[in-house]
Amino acid sequence: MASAARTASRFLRSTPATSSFRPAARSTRFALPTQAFRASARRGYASESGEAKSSSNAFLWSGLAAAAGAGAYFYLNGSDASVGVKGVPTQADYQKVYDEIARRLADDTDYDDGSYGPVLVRLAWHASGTYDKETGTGGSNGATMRFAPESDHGANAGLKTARDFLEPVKAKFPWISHSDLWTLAGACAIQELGGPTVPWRPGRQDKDVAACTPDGRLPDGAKGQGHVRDIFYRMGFNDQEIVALIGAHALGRAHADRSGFDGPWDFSPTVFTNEFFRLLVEEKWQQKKWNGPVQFTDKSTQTLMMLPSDIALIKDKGFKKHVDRYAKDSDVFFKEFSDVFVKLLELGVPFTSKAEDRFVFKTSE
Ligand code: ZEM
Repeated sequence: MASAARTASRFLRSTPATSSFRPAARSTRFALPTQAFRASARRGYASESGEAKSSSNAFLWSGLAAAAGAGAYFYLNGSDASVGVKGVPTQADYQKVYDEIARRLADDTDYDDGSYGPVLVRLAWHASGTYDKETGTGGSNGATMRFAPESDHGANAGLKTARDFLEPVKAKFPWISHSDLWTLAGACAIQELGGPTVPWRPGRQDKDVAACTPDGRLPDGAKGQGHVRDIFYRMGFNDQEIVALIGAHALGRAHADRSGFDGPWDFSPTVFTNEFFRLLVEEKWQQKKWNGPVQFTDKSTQTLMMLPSDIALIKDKGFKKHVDRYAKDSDVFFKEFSDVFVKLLELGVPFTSKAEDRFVFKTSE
């Protein structure tokens, strides 16, 4: 199925934008062929696919009970013969977690444009993007978004969906920390949606509510280049890295009931491509006339959107040169996105493993 996504993304990359790509309505499954293919390619898993769907409280509670039980087992025994060597999970164990997330993504297409992948990417990013290089606080280590006040920060609206999506995975693999799980899920979603491989390593430990970061560390889409630089320089990124990271807006959409903004950035929001950049430079963007926050829409179809912070990437010369590079060359974007996304997911994590020991997960077929 990932190859289907790749085929789709190749197709998109080699096809000039025309109005035939025009999405009809918000509920349109933009990448329907891909999703349909995926569903049929995953028939082997059908017997388990009811599991999450019937995610009644009963399922949730049994999952939680299983998690608690397994947790107690680990605690009492110190190790579990079913995991890794001497209780230390191996790459093969993490690949099982990856496969479970990929399976749930393929099975549960009844959400948004047909995939939970984009919101998983956003969860991994918001868990990591709180990092402050001066104080060493924030970052993915800790998974403090499980708790209020961080879960209630305006920027995190809607991410409960992603956290809940992953809870059955946590219940099945109770030995993984939430913070490793959320970042692994971000890497998995990028790969499964046709993006580059995202080498990943474990080592994050969950912290308690006291480690919640203050509100205001994540970027505000209503603001321009000065703000974007302040926020990302605080994490330790440069201009090229900032632009590459924001290319993740090829995925997903804004939701009026979450951020106030509304709409997708491109016509294939469940396929990772360089379309965000191509559309930024090739389309004419005008202010949307509506009763909502200032956002931009494409002149030709008026169905897509850009945030003021996205438009800042073409207004600012230092950013624009990278937008142009990525619009022209998808391979360069894929490579540079992978490098910087790996860096993002690792901010502030006290690894004991070396960078060269990162795992490269096998994408689903
Ligand atoms: Zn986003 N992002 N983001 N982003 N983002 C949204 C959605 C998504 C900004 C932002 O304000 C918003 C990065 C950078 C920045 C994703 C990934 C990454 C939304 C819409 C907003 C408002 C939320 C909603 O309503 O549901 C700003 C201002 C950014 C920097 C200046 C980076 C970096 C990302 C990953 C590497 C993704 C995948 C989505 C789509 C989520 C979804 O639910 O579909």
